Amino acid sequence: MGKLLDQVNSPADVKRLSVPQLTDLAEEIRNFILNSVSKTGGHLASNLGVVELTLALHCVFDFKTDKLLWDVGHQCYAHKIITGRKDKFTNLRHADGISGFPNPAESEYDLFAVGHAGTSIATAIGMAIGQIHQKQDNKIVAVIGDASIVNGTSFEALNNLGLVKRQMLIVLNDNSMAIDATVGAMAKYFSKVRLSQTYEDLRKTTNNILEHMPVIGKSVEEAIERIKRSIRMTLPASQMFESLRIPYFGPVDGHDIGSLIQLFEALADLNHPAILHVYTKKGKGFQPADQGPTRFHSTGPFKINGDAIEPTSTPGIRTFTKSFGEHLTELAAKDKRIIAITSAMCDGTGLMNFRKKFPERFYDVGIAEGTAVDVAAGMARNGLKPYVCIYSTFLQRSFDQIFQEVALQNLPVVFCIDRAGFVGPDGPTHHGLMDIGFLRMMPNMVLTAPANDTEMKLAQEFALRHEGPVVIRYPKDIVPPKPFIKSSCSRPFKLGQCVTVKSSKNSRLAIISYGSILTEALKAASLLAEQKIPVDVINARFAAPVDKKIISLLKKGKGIITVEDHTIACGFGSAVLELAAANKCPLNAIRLLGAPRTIIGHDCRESQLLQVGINADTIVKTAGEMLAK
Ligand SMILES: Cc1ncc(C[n+]2csc(CCOP(=O)(O)OP(=O)(O)O)c2C)c(N)n1
Repeated sequence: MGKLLDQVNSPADVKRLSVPQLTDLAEEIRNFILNSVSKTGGHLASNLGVVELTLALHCVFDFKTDKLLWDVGHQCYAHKIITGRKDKFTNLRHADGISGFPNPAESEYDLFAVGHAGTSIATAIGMAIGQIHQKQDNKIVAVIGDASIVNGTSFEALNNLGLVKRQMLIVLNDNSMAIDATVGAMAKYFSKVRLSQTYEDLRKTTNNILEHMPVIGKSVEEAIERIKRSIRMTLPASQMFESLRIPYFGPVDGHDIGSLIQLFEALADLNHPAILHVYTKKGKGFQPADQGPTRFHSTGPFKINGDAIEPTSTPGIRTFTKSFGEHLTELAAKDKRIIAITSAMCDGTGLMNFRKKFPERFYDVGIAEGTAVDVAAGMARNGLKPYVCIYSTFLQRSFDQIFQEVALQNLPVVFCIDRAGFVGPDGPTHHGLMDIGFLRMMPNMVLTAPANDTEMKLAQEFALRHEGPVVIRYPKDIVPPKPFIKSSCSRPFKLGQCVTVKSSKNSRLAIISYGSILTEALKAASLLAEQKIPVDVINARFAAPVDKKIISLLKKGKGIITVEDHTIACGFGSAVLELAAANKCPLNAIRLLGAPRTIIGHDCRESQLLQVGINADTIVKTAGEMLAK
């Protein structure tokens, strides 16, 4: 830790420092973040970029009472460090450690447990209205990135900014990046403005704003007019916001801490909402992150070697994401109708090679999951075969589009749901524990889950053949090794048909698994075999429709245990239970294993699965209990 950072334990300690000291502190914090994240993993590039911004905000506002809302929240590390949590960074995102996102359970300085883009402006509006009703006058600040402010929810909020008749500052943190380069018309506009600005221009803008603020006795519009007249930009960044009648200031340098403090002081006194546009550098101060912000958006642990990182010696592990991307690229080579769509997650969803190989068949719509689904619906209506690749947690955003434009029309859109199930260190905002529930209730929707690499290919091929919507869900995990890939898994997927993976003579129980958790079912079967308890293992493959063969086991007097990496409520097991009830099967012979409807905190994925009992030992225990009856 650095000399200054050693003495900083609260925002009050930051407020005491001079601007040169704050500049030094910013460097110390950046080093601290870099060293911590290199050991624990976490979001790096965005955090390195907002250190000065965070310090300046804390110098001017008092966020014990003033309200600070981070959009997405992945850039809150400096905020956590100076609000008394720096000692907890050794356990960042680990069990018993702090979250990588804001979390009100951790600190009074965090207002919402966030993780999804585009929520900060609307919640800030709500808090501002709350303040008015409660006759309070605390300041409100929302910090949002240039990729998140063009999200639909952000625009809906901007459209409603007129509801706020008091101070509310939106800090637009523009680093011209999402995880990957930003996409779309707004991004192009922002980047044109950025290119038209020299460092000198930014400085002039700052001076002009400061010169014309505060606006005692004058309207903010007048002040903005005077600022604009004295800057004379060739390409005004303000155009877009001004057309919405939102007072806009900037762009200014987001690393000039002294100026930022003065700007925040001036803008804090406005009596209505305003936007301050700041330019920052994603990955600032660490060459590899500066040069490769996508790689360092979110990272696992790595070794720093001076200004570089040491190459990892671990051989490339094969994840479901990788398996998905490779198989889709192979399939696309055989069928020209295949299109891949992502919403700002090309790398995360394993589509980098697809993009390289088929650039004309790859579409990134930015952080716009609902739009991704409707674009896919349009493509499918026009004879294409879109594979929409979105993490389970973010797909929640497009529930209505999936129903209205896809399920209702029975269009052949393929939903490729990565990060389905527990996601480990990102924690509760990012778990993918609800997709089976919200998708299987829709008409026409076919739900599949490959158990391994072989089945990933087969599921994609099935989806290509099928003439309606298909869901393929898979976890943030490595694919199971060969011994867990049984011969029955190489049979082509047939609509609503399960495969028996292990059948045991005289078995009184069957373990029915959905998706990659088959590995645990097979481990459990081996453990039970050691205890001379024969069981069958069935790989369900489909959660909608569920194979009637599964419930026919009940009629034969067998008990069944369902297991899935999803909440029990509305999940695969519930689908089995519904089918069994409708067919008058004995329901007390069914046990469901899955996640409870509680919040499971950040931790490694294995521990999360263990914690809720989605593992071989719990299956064995459950089997023992059922057979003892
Ligand atoms: C609804 C939603 N979709 C996707 C994501 C994944 N995601 C996390 S951060 C990020 C990029 C955000 O870019 P920006 O707002 O510009 O912030 P920066 O990382 O550049 O600071 C994305 C796409 C998300 N958090 N929420």
